[in-house]
Amino acid sequence: MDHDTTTEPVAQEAEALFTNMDLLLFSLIIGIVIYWFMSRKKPEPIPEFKKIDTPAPTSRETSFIEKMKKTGKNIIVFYGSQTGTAEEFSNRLSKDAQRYGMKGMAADPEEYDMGELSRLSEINNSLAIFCMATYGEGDPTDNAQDFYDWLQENDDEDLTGLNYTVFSLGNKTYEHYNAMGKYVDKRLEELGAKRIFDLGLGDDDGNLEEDFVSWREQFWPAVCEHFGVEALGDESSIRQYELKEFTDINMNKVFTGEIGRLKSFEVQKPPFDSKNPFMAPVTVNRRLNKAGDRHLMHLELDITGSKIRYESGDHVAVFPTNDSALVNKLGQVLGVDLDLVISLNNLDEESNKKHPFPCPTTYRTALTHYLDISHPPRTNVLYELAQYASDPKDQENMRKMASSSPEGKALYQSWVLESCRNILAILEDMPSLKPPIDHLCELLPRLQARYYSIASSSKVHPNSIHICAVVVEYQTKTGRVNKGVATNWLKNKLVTDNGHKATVPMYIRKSQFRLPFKASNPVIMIGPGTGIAPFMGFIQERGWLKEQGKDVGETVLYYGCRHKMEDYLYQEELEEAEQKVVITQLNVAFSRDQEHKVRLSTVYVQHLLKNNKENLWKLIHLENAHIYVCGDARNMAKDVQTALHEIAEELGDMTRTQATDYIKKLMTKGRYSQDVWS
Ligand SMILES: Cc1cc2nc3c(=O)[nH]c(=O)nc-3n(C[C@H](O)[C@H](O)[C@H](O)COP(=O)(O)OP(=O)(O)OC[C@H]3O[C@@H](n4cnc5c(N)ncnc54)[C@H](O)[C@@H]3O)c2cc1C
Ligand SMILES: NC(=O)c1ccc[n+]([C@@H]2O[C@H](COP(=O)([O-])OP(=O)(O)OC[C@H]3O[C@@H](n4cnc5c(N)ncnc54)[C@H](OP(=O)(O)O)[C@@H]3O)[C@@H](O)[C@H]2O)c1
Ligand SMILES: Cc1cc2nc3c(=O)[nH]c(=O)nc-3n(C[C@H](O)[C@H](O)[C@H](O)COP(=O)(O)O)c2cc1C
Ligand SMILES: *[C@@H]1O[C@H](CO)[C@@H](O)[C@H](O)[C@H]1NC(C)=O
Ligand SMILES: *[C@@H]1O[C@H](CO)[C@@H](O)[C@H](O)[C@H]1NC(C)=O
Ligand SMILES: *[C@@H]1O[C@H](CO)[C@@H](O)[C@H](O)[C@H]1NC(C)=O
Ligand SMILES: CC(=O)N[C@H]1CO[C@H](CO)[C@@H](O)[C@@H]1O
Repeated sequence: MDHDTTTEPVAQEAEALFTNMDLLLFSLIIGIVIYWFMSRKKPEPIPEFKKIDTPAPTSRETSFIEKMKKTGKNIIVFYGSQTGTAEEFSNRLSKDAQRYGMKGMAADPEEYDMGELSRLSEINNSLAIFCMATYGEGDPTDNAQDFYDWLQENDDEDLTGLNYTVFSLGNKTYEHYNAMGKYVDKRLEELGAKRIFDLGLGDDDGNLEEDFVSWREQFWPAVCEHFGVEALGDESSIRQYELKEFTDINMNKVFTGEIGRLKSFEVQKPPFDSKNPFMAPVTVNRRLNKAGDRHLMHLELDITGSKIRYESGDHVAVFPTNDSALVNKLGQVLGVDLDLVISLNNLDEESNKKHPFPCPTTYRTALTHYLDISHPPRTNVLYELAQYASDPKDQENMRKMASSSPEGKALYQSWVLESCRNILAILEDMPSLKPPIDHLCELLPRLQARYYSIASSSKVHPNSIHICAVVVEYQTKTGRVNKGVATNWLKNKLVTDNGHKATVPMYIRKSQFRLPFKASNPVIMIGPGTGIAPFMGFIQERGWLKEQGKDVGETVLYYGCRHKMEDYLYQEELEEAEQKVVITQLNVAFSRDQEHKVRLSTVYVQHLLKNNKENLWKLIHLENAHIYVCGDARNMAKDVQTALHEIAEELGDMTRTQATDYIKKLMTKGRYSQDVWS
């Protein structure tokens, strides 16, 4: 039973571990190493696209000690980052160091030999700062995985003489809140290092930026005291990049949206990863819901010839493109020629990160492909932009929103966050604010890939990846209509666009959301709304196993939607699977079909769970069932967990604590897995 979660032994096939270079491009997820599965029976022709140039040979130094000595740095800021926040904080901390007459560098632990930490004391007044984000079930980010393993494995490492501090990034809504930061903080001390400032805990569910800024405000004075130095007192913003404009440049050398390296017109080459996404043709794009004003969609991406392999439960990452209307409006508001070719070059020539995004490129490409222009900007962006507001009132408000005063925080909360103002809305609503576009481009975060739970089984569909998603579109308090970047872009990916196949840049991220190793184990799948996605893959796979003559255990689905006649996703497929006894129990909760909005006891999946508690408890307690929950993290996943606690309490005759422990144990044994997002 303890081996039940073991995935099939495919690891040998993994050819290359993906390495993270300067720009982290992913979004989110359960921190899992990405493997590239290279083996396929027959090499098939690869779709014609652009070939990837071999990257310019960069002589990367893996010794951070040598690099720090050579460049006179005394502070190193390591980041464990998946979607760029921890990386951004690291850059800001290393930039801060200048204000105190010190020199800092941000560093990706994956690029350096972390075994050198014990040698940092060779550098006078040296300090290691760690900005670590947590994922999944308290896991490190991909780029911190090796460092994490190293910390765990080296009990004899002596880090005496190493001075350090940790700022941790997490989200309270997750079970293992800030687990990675807490671990690094504790472990370094165990190994003899000296904590010179308390662990900072950032909560993305509250205001992460604020947590970071308050921590930093107390951190620097402590460092100054520690090293006996004083602030140079210059609070003005320091640019990290300088602008270079090109008037006469070979356009073949200009990035036009490529993610990692510049492409020329040839064939795409595997392995495909976040630096080299595969351009997958869209073969199906259909609306799933029969009625209603939302658009729920089913997409199929063709991966024929890509050598991409996936397992049920994995995620597909797609790189979206920003709305061209939004980009054009930004150009208008800022009064610039978006087609100017530019490069933003790091003023710190020693930095591994030469540009904030692939350069040279045009402003149009940067705003369309590389920068996040749709989410509300962080307070540090407002702070830096404030200097460009000619109306003192605007300037004051922007500084206020970036400050830690209660009114400032409240203003940011209501004017930016609750009003869902993106950068365009801010520029429109503060007409005196006219920042130079290059500074804006330096400050905006990178546009992130979006993840989707794969809604197919590779056993049934080895050459195609299915996505089930809901198009995000909502009206803000200011009356604007905000559109989700990726979902609106996907919605418009027509199967044939002027005779061409529309393509989607994508790659696969492995997950730990896996069917039990033994097919005979029962599975209980709970996934309302788009949470059905991975279960379509699971159901296909169980059906396939059954066809192979395997002894397949009970397959129970709890699904929920608003109206039976509107958004019962995959109704035909699910009912067919039920007829074929691939699904042994199909339980569906319709939340809005009751008259007069009378909420009956069966509106949500958790109510159905409670109704079937005897059967569930038997499957879980006596038959080693595996439980899977997918979909909304904010409410649903928690409510489902509470319902399961209550069932364990009642039918297992347990106290609240015992029930909690029981469910926790299921999780650590891999018998209770969640694939949730918000
Ligand atoms: C591991 C994982 C698996 C996922 N699997 C799936 C899946 O299978 N199917 C699926 O559909 N999605 C899935 N998602 C979510 C998906 O990655 C995207 O976040 C989602 O599609 C929205 O992307 P977007 O670019 O269209 O929206 P964005 O441009 O990123 O906008 C979304 C943001 O808009 C804001 N917002 C949205 N609605 C409102 C509202 N009503 N009021 C105010 N603000 C609002 C929120 O801040 C939200 O974060 C998954 C996410 C993760 C992390
Ligand atoms: N932040 C949030 O509060 C929140 C909530 C739901 C979904 N989401 C996100 O919004 C997106 C759209 O979701 P979707 O279209 O997949 O789902 P959806 O269609 O909005 O919801 C699917 C079903 O789940 C029900 N539901 C709502 N709250 C629930 C809860 N606490 N426990 C169990 N079931 C609940 C819904 O009921 P009713 O809608 O009739 O109540 C509906 O019947 C997803 O990205 C999801 O993660 C966010
Ligand atoms: C899919 C997902 C899983 C997460 N898991 C956890 C978790 O287990 N514990 C936690 O404290 N935070 C968790 N977080 C929150 C992130 O750690 C937090 O948002 C952080 O700021 C991300 O930093 P990054 O942008 O540098 O990757 C999770 C976030 C996502 C999107
Ligand atoms: C470090 O400090 C010591 C004592 O103050 C000094 O002798 C030494 O030269 C310094 N080393 C460097 C590399 O600056
Ligand atoms: C670390 O801090 C201690 C004081 O707490 C100081 O004596 C020591 O020199 C510092 N080490 C380095 C390498 O700066
Ligand atoms: C985490 O933080 C974000 C804020 O960035 C919030 O929107 C989200 O609901 C939180 N919870 C999860 C589970 O991501
Ligand atoms: C969703 C959307 O409008 N995407 C557009 C983003 O910009 C590119 C290039 O300008 C367009 O090709 C996309 O259609």
